[in-house]
Amino acid sequence: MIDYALTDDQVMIRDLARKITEEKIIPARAELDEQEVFPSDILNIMAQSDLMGLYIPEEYGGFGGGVFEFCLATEEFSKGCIGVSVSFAANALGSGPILMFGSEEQKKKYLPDIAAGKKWAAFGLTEPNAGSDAGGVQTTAVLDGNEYVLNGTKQWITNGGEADVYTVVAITDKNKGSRGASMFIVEKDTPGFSFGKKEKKMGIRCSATRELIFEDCRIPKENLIGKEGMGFLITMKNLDKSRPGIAAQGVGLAQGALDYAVKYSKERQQFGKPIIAIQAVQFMLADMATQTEAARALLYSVARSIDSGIKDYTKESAMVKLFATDVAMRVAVDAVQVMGGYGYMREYPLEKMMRDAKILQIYEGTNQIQRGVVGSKLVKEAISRK
Ligand code: COS
Repeated sequence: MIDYALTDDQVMIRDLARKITEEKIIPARAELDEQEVFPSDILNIMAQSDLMGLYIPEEYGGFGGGVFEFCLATEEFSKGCIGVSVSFAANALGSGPILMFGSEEQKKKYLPDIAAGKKWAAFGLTEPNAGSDAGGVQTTAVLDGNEYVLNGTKQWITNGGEADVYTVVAITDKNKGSRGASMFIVEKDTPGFSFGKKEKKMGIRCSATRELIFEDCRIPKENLIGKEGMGFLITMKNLDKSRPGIAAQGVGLAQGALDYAVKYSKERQQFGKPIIAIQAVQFMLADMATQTEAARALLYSVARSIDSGIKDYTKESAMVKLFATDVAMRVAVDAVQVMGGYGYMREYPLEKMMRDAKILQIYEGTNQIQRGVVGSKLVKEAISRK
C-alpha cells in the first residue's frame, strides 16, 4: 500500500467518513436509489460529525482544511454512493464563490451556517442553452434601485430545491458576452424564485436535480459577489477548485467497485476453484487496481498542490477530473463483467455503480471539455516557452 503520509487530522477525517459510509450509506444506498429519496438524514449525520465545513476556514466555523481534506471525505462517501457524495460535495461548489470572492459580510452571513450544515448550498450555472458553453448564459439580472431583478431558468442543478443558498450566474451586460456575466447569492424562499420538477436520472438517483426558475425575482444588490462582470471568472475559478472533488468521487467509486469485485471473486466458485484464481479475472482486477491507485496518486498530489497555494491549477484540475472519472467508468464496467450475470442484477450494487459512474464523465464539464482545457493550456505553455 502506498503511504500517502496523511496527518493525524486527515486520518481522523478519512476514518469518520469511512464509518458513515459503512454504517449509514451502504445499508441505505439501494433503497435511496430505488425510491429516489434525497439523503437528508445522512447529510445531517455528516453535519453532526463536523464534516460539512471541512474546507471552510475556522473563523467562519469550519474545520479549516483545504481541497485535500474535502477530497478525502468525498472519496470515502463515494465508495458507498455517489448520489450521496454529490449531495455533500455540491455544498462546496455552491459556497465556493462566496468563499473565494465574497465580501466579509457575505462570508460572515452565509459560511457559518453552511459549515454547520444548518444550510445547504447549490451552484446555478447550467441552462437549457448553456451547458459546455458556460459563457452562453441567458439568465439576466437588471439593477433596479437597490435590487437586482433576475429572470431566466437554470437546469440540472444539484441540490436544487433542497439547498437554502444558491450562487447563480446571470448576465448584467448583454453586450459584453461572457464578460457581462455576474455572480449572485439567491436565498430559497425569495419571491419569484421557484423550482422545476425533480429530474428522473440514469444514476445518482437519490440526489436532487431540479430547475431553478427566476421570474422577476428581486434580490438585494448586496448579494452581488465581487463586481459586475466577474461572473465568468468566478465560475471558472470555482470549477477549477471543485473538479478535484469529482475526481475524488471517481476514485471512491472505482475503489468501491473494485473491493466488491475482489470479494465476489474470492467467493464465487467456477471450474472447482474461486474465480480469483483464474488468470483472466486476475488480470482484470490487476488493471482495475492499478488504474484506481494511479488516479488516487494524481488526485492527492493535485489537491495538495492546490492547498499549497499555487495560483493557476486549471490544467491539473481538468487532468485529474478526466483521468479519475474515465478510470471510474472503466472500473465499474469491468467490475460488472467480473460478476457476470450477477453483476447485471439490481440485487447487487455494481449495476448501480456502473449507472452512477457515467455522470462523472459528464458533469462539472464533460471529459471532452476537460481535454480541451488541458489542450489549450498546453498551447499557451508552448507559446510562452518560445
Ligand atoms: N481561470 C481563469 N480564467 C479563465 C479560466 C480559468 N479556469 N478559463 C478561462 N478563463 C478566461 C480566459 O483566460 C479568457 O480570458 P481573456 O479573454 O482575458 O483571454 C476568458 O476567461 C474566456 O476564456 P475562453 O475563451 O477559454 O472561454 P470559452 O468561452 O471558450 O470557454 C470553457 C471555456 C469551455 C473551458 C468553459 O466554458 C468551460 O469550462 N465549460 C464547461 C462548463 C462546465 O463545467 N459546465 C458544467 C457545469 S456543472 S456546475
